[in-house]
Amino acid sequence: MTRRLYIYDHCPFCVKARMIFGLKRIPIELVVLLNDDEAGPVRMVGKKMVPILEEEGRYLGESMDIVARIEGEGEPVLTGPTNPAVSAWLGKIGAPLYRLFLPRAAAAPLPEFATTAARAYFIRNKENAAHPFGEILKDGAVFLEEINGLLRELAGMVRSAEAVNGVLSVDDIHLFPVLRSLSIIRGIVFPPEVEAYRQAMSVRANVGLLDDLAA
Ligand SMILES: N[C@@H](CCC(=O)N[C@@H](CS)C(=O)NCC(=O)O)C(=O)O
Repeated sequence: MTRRLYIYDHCPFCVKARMIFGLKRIPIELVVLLNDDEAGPVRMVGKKMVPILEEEGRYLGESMDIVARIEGEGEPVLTGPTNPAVSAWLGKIGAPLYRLFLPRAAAAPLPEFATTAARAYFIRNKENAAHPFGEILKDGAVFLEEINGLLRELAGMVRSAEAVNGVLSVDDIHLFPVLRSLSIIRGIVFPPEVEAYRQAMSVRANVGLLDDLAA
């Protein structure tokens, strides 16, 4: 069966979709779209949005719909309980993460920014949606401290390096992409429990971290 997943490497929603293939050991061909390619995704799902799963010429968007589709194939793997404290924690990390992540992703040598036009498109888009990157970078230390505090809180919730609640669950699908995004920010301190989880989940889900790009 021809099966492709269209992604951007920086995209945390794409990481969710990538994870389910890795966790279930199902091979998938990854195709990184240029960030300014509007026509491709619009042709596939009617809007400029990734991830997109292509199966035999049919297209499915929305990360969690892709996760559900692949999880429904053969033996399920996301069988563990969820923890409301993990969801609450994810609600708090979003804003400071987004601020520090965007300007670093925009400057990184990622394949979706392989052309100058694609990188400029991203910067224009995100600065319009958030704040000028120059402004964000000025208050960086405050947000870094906030994130490091939240990571210390998370450490107490990590039950095992193999799965945040001990057994794989949807919480892992939501949590790992956040930790991967954080790995592009220099100065982030992952407490030992969180670091062990981040490393183990990267291997288990077959999604590399961004540590080499940290700035
Ligand atoms: N609800 C969607 C959200 C996906 C999403 O926001 N994708 C971003 C990339 S992280 C996107 O494609 N945005 C359009 C753009 O970057 O131009 C999902 O879960 O798949």
